[in-house]
Amino acid sequence: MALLPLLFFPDPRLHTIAKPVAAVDERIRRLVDDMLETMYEAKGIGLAATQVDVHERLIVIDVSEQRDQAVVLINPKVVWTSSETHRNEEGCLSVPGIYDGVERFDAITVSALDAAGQPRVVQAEGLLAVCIQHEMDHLLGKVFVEYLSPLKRNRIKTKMLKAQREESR
Ligand code: K1U
Ligand code: ZN
Repeated sequence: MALLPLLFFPDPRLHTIAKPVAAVDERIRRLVDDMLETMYEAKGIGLAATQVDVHERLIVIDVSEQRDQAVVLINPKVVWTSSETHRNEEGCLSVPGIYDGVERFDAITVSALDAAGQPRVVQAEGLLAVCIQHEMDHLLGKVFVEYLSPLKRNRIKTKMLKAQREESR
């Protein structure tokens, strides 16, 4: 297994639209293992392939306290959404240190392939539902700060670029 380098906002590659995974083969299984290791090491609850500069429809999530209930969704598709929505506090490993509220469906049903390439249906609510929606946005090239006002988004962009400049010194 290997730790993968993350892309950080405002890297334009975060806006790439991911393509479907053509086959769940050895390459994809290795990518899943590496993404899980990267997510756990970064103390995240989710990670989309987009964030490690792989533009294929694959996300990994673990919202469990024990960090032992990984969910792997390949070619995920939302097949149902609740009528209720709520504003939830979100963060993003690609936008470190920034947290803000985003409106999301309370519950969703998603169909996808698992790490073994088997079809599965996931009914999600609470943090799992929020996290799946956040990760699926990444696959569409959307970062959560794009839901915020242009003023907030520009302030975040400036802050990130300054931090990246200082880190590369
Ligand atoms: O996609 C990512 O960058 C991972 C992201 C997932 C996420 C967190 C919170 C709401 C929606 C999606 C993170 O894991 S950020 C770090 C984190 O662990 C966290 C931050 C805020 C609330 C809960 C967890
Ligand atoms: Zn994110």
